[in-house]
Amino acid sequence: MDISELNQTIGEIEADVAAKLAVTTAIDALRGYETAIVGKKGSLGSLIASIKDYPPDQRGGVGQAINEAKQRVQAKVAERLGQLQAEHAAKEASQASTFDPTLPATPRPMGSVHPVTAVQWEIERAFERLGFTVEAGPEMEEEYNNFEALNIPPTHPARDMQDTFWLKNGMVLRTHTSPVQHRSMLKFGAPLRVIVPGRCFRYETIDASHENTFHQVEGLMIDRDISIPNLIAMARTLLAEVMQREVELRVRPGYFPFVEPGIEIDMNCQICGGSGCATCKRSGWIEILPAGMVHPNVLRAGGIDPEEYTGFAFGLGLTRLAMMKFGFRDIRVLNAGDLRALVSPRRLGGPTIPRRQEGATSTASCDSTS
Ligand code: FA5
Repeated sequence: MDISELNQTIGEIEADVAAKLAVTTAIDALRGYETAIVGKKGSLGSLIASIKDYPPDQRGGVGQAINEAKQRVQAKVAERLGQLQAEHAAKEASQASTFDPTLPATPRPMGSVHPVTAVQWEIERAFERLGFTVEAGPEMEEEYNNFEALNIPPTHPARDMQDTFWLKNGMVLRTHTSPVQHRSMLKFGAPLRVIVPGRCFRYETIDASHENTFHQVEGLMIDRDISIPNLIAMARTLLAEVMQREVELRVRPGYFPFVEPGIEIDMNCQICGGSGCATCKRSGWIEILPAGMVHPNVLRAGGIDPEEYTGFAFGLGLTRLAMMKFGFRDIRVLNAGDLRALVSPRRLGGPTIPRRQEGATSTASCDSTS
């Protein structure tokens, strides 16, 4: 075969290869085909054996032509092989995937809420239905609002009952949510219906039912002809609604300088059922809702005429109520950041927990100082 015949043969082999690659879809067949072309006994490979038949001055050029053809064929096979492998992998991936874009969207798993927050929302909803406004006040409070405005002058021994954290700027971490009584009276006047959920702080010896940081819900209703029976009826309804059953209540006299008369409403301990445990200090009762008729001095300090209006106020122990509702024996669990304490929405008996929106009309802030 002279040089021109050789070049023609190489051209035919390459054309044949191109046609064959275009129709081959099986990876194994492709590998076998490559061997059949460039292998020692293949159509192109066997040409190498013929190099010795050419005159010595032509052998170099013949060898180079065959080798270059061999490299072109190998490159084309490799390119086609890559294509087939990619198609194969894509097909396998699509078969393995369970994703079906035509299915309806699945609901996203909901987050959890803290038990105290869960009970707070329930209380807010219940009171909003009764026409109460949800108020907020500052945690860093003026001494006057925390004490004096509530009929607790500087030398009053009742201050010892609520020992607190004093700040260098002369303010206090509020010991209760009651200062917002005063703020609300100044803000809205009478008649008035507000509740104030919030965090309180006390310099406290910690035990199963006492924390240095805990939550209360203040309640204040001022109108004409408000009396203690209104207060007790409201307390009974509220606690039954939160606990989702009738609870046994005990009413006894209580002393708070900002109410007259003052009462303590206790709930039978839901941890031990009233038989006595560490949570209720073996008494069978949990102090949950101290309350009373707003003292005339407090009404006056808030700019309300005690001759015209009366009102009741209460300071619900929100953290303790959450303990009772969800069966926490020890209050410390609720401040410990233990994720196991969180409440799944399902445990609350509903798929969603509506949260009041920031700036909603029912939520106003009373945190201006007075
Ligand atoms: C008060 O704080 C009054 N401001 C409540 C009040 C408001 C009375 C309006 C009358 C009218 P007391 O100190 O008892 O009261 O606290 C109220 C509730 O908060 C308690 O019944 C208890 O449930 C809860 N509480 C008090 N101290 C702690 C504490 N250290 N840890 C957890 N809960 C507490």
